[in-house]
Amino acid sequence: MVQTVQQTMGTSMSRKEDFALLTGRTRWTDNIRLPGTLHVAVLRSPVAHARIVSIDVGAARESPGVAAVFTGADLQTEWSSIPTAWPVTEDINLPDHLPMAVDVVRFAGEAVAVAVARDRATARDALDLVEVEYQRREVLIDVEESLESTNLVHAELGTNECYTWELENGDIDAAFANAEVTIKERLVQQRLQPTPIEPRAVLAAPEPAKDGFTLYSSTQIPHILRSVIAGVCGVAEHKLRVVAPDVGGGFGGKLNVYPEECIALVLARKLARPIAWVADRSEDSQTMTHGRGQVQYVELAATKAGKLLGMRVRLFADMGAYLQLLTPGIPLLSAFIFPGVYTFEAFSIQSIGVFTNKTPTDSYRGAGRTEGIYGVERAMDALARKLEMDPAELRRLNYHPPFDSGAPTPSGLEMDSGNYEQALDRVLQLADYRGWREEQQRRRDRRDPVQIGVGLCSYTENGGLSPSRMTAALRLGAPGWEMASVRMLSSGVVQVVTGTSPHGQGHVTTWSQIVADTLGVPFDDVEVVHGDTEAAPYGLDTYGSRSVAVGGTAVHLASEKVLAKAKVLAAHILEAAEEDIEFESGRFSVKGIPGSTVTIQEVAGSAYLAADLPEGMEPGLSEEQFFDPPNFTYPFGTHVCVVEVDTETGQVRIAEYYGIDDCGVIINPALVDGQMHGGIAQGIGQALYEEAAYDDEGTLLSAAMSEYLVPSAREIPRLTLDHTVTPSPVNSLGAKGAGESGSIASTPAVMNAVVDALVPFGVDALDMPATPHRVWAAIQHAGSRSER
Ligand code: MCN
Repeated sequence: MVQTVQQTMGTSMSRKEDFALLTGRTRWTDNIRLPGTLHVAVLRSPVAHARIVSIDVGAARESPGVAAVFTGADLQTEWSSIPTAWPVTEDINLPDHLPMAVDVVRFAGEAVAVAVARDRATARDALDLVEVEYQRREVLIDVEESLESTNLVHAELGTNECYTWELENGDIDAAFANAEVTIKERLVQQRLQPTPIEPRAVLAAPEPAKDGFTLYSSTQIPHILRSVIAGVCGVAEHKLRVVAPDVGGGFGGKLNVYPEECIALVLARKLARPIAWVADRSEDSQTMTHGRGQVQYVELAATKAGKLLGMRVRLFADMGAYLQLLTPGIPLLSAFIFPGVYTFEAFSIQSIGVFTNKTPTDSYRGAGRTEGIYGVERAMDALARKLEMDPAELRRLNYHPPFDSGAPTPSGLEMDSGNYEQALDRVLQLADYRGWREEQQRRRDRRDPVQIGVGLCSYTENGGLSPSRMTAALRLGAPGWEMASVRMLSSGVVQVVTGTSPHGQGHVTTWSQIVADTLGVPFDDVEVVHGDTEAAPYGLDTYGSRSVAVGGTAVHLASEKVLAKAKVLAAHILEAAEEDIEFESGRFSVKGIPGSTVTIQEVAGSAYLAADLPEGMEPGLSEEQFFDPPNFTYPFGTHVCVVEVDTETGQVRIAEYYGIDDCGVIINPALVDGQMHGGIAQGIGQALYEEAAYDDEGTLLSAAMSEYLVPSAREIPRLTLDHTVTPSPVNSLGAKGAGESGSIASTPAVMNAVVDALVPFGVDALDMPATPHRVWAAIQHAGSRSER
């Protein structure tokens, strides 16, 4: 039998996942129905800050079809506080965070009572019968005002400050004292609502035969969820199985441990019945953690020639009302990446976490890195304007020179590899940058009402979260390794068990490519198992663009171990020395002896038959691998956005969008392009359309999709993208992350383009989203200074 196996890595293999998705054969959490399932609905506080005077659930309990109604007080002995995994400083203020409010509500949407009924509609109707009396308290919305206020979100803490975290490298005062030019920008990162297609959903089921529970959840983190929720709800971890079935997107919003997951588990225990919950869209908007939420003061010190000397940042990070899994740590991810791709001598940052009466913040695609790169890239454009320099050339002047291992950053990190100038040159050429600048000048000269703006963003990000020793040093309570086991069955089919938990990224396809090429087996002969703590007992799940660089590498290394064992057995079968065995396309052969060959599938058969194994060899062909990388990976690139701004209406239209990205060695180009497209769409959404808006009473005005403008296909321009490939030295694949680059690069590129278009009007400050009204108002405001 001659087997020919096609090389798959580096090619755009079609996604294995899509057949089930396109033919409706998927398993979403809310489609799973177990016999006897009851449904829970959650009564949420309509007010943002109040003392609960009384809750009357009498009428709701009497209502037909209702099995039970509970208040937060009824359940308070069933659980403990939901912890944050990232207490960033020793003296951080950690408020209690029970899954349901007992005495005080601190944001609109906080759970105050639950009704359990035979169906969802009955449970929701029962909530209408619950009477709650609230005594309103002062509401804190603005992060800077909250820090100064004597009204407190958590009275027992005595302050609204959660923590202050500082970092200083080099002599920052000297850098500013010696500067010939300085700029200072106040930049606002508005809050965003993650909007995956599938809302959050959970089903908790008692498993009496095992004296335990199964929790199905639409989550990105089944393993972390199991550990944390077991502690919160007092269930032994080994008695809890967590399953993430098909998950319809998460974007960081499902990287958490939520009150509703605790509610379902506790009610399943209390009522001994499966309990199902699914969010409706506005419930998700109110209770899924929001992204971003920072006010940044960014200062740059430079010479007249444009050489950077230092950067000083003060940032106020809106924690919201409680600390969720990673809430305090997101601004640290910003802090370390603020210097971007540039070299300079001195850097300091002070990051202040502040409580407000709003939905808690946490990860959102690009978490922390988007905010940091936005800060530096908007500041670089402001500096370029002040120096009257081309922003591309200012960037070029300050790039870290090319490196293929270990380059220090001003924030004290060590980047893995990079070549920024190459990416810049490629994108300037791709975009015909000079051509656009000329067209811009023509429109400026003729005072065209539709002006052109050209915006750049050079970015890097610490993706591939992360080396455990680094997470520990940063006081993050979760390690960063990943685990895989690869077993070749006697049939020759390979089963891969991964600790990552995909929710749209295509790991089944990607892991199949890695295994198929390493073991020389057909792509279709690889099966990937994930998202079930019983099948994949160890793992740290999917976030921070870590899955390929960490989880994919674990799969690669486990496959190599399988291959190494198969080689020893092949040598035994072929009666040759191991050194004389060659391996190609799934076939072992003896050097120089044509015809003396055996396929890896035949070797697998022998390994399980175990009739004739080398002395001391265990039967079977299965290996396990933990991989803890020595460093993050640092994808990078430059994006160029060209906008047309109608200066009479304020309408912004993205005319063209170009990007050169480098995520190291690419496993599947089509999937990387898909990641870029999705990320860029999200970044455009932040720049131009999306905002989690609150009124002064703390009501979320954008809870409905009609008020929260996620861009549709119509708003997304043609994307002209390409790659450079700078392998990462920190993993055997040479791969870096790709899942967040688009959302990191695009927001500053778009905003820099909009501001660039408005330069002739004297506008140099503009907040997001750059809505027509905001742009128009900025033009009017700056009108008196106009040079037109
Ligand atoms: N890839 C590749 N070669 C590389 C890097 C990546 O081929 N060198 C491809 C792989 O096919 C891989 C995909 O890109 O499956 C993403 O890989 P990676 O960069 O490792 O990111 P993760 O799989 O860890 O995904 C996390 C990242 C994050 S943090 C968010 S948020 C996000 C995202 O991915 N949320 C998503 N992409 C999403 N895509 C979808 N559809 N839905 C979400 O919720």
